[in-house]
Amino acid sequence: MLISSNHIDSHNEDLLKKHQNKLVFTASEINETEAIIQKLIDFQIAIPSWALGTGGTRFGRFAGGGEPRSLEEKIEDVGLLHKLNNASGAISLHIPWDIPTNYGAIKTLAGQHGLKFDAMNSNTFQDQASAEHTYKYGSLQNVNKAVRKQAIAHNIEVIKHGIELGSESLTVWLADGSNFPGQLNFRKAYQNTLESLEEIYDALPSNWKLFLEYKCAEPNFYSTTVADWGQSYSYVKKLGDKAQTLVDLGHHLPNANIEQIVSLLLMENKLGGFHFNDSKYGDDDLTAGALKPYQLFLIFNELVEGMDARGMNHAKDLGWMIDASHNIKDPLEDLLQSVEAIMIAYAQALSVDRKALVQAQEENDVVKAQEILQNAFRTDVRALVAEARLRSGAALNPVALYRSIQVRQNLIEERGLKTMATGL
Ligand code: PSV
Ligand code: MN
Repeated sequence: MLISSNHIDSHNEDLLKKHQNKLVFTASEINETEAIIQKLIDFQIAIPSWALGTGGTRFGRFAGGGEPRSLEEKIEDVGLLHKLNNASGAISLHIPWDIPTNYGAIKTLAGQHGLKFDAMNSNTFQDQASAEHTYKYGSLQNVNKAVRKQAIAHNIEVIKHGIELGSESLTVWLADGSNFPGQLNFRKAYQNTLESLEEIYDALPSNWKLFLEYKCAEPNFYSTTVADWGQSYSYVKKLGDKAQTLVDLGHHLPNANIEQIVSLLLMENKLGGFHFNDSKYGDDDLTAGALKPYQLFLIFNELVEGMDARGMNHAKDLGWMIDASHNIKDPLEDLLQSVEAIMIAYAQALSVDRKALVQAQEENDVVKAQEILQNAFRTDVRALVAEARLRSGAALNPVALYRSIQVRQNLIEERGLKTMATGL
């Protein structure tokens, strides 16, 4: 299915008056709204190929129908999102779920939808039918050299696919760890992982980055070999300038201060990118901003402050991506909601009165500092985000338009009710 500009225009016409009134009010509340709108127009959030189908838990999966059956259809789905919000201009592929058979055709298709290829993701957490060795006891950390070699070769293969598509980064997430005390020698597991990562790092083109994701637990429940930001930092620091840490919001122990982690990694030039989602208990992979919008805002507050301190380009110098799983919602509606929540948090962070905040901090005026942050958080910035969409030809209300033109119904008619996308 394709969404036409006519669809967008008539939807926007209906909502225009109300939107303009809101925008005028917002501009009276917030300074420099033009600069904020421009930054919002430039900001793009990559969509993971594995989040386009219905997710599941180990108890079950309840598919909603019309899921993409191929890489081409995944690209088309992200194209639909991008047409609706003009903020989802990239797709992140996971190999071997998304092996392209014809690079040229895939690139052309992505180009037609205005999409780029974001980070490539390797998969050494599942055994493939064609694989000689099992990852049951880990991949890059494995005590068996042949297993490590297989996992290294896979990552190098992923880089090669990425080069063909024009991607410029590899994200490595390792399920490696142990389930029981005594199972693993932590030092040896670290050393094996480091040596394996070094081989992968050596295969990176000069303009590429390697993002090393960390996760405190799951699927291993006693230890994880890259468990937290400090452990990831220790690896990427040894690897070199092209290696950086990737923060997935759901990968922390409860109550971790993610905004502080982000701030320090940025200061050390070791923050590579993000996987946005939200959670209550663990790696719940829920819609970004669904539970803790204030935390998301505080994270963006540190990002904006830290990126500006280093003179970084907000849109280009870090990898921005969603990593979520949709068990009961329509995945495309859920992704639209996530992008919206991220844009809102970013706009709020851009609206913080930085000079006043610095002064409050210098004067130890704790009350003032809180007033400044909470004022930014509590001021409604949704009209700025909508205006950014309007100016770039997207919909004022993407979810409403998605529903009114019955996108999911159309996809079910095109693809069938029982289609299954690859992913988790
Ligand atoms: C692991 O939980 C993770 O967050 C990693 O980013 C994976 O690549 C992704 O989920 C999908 O498996
Ligand atoms: Mn992730």
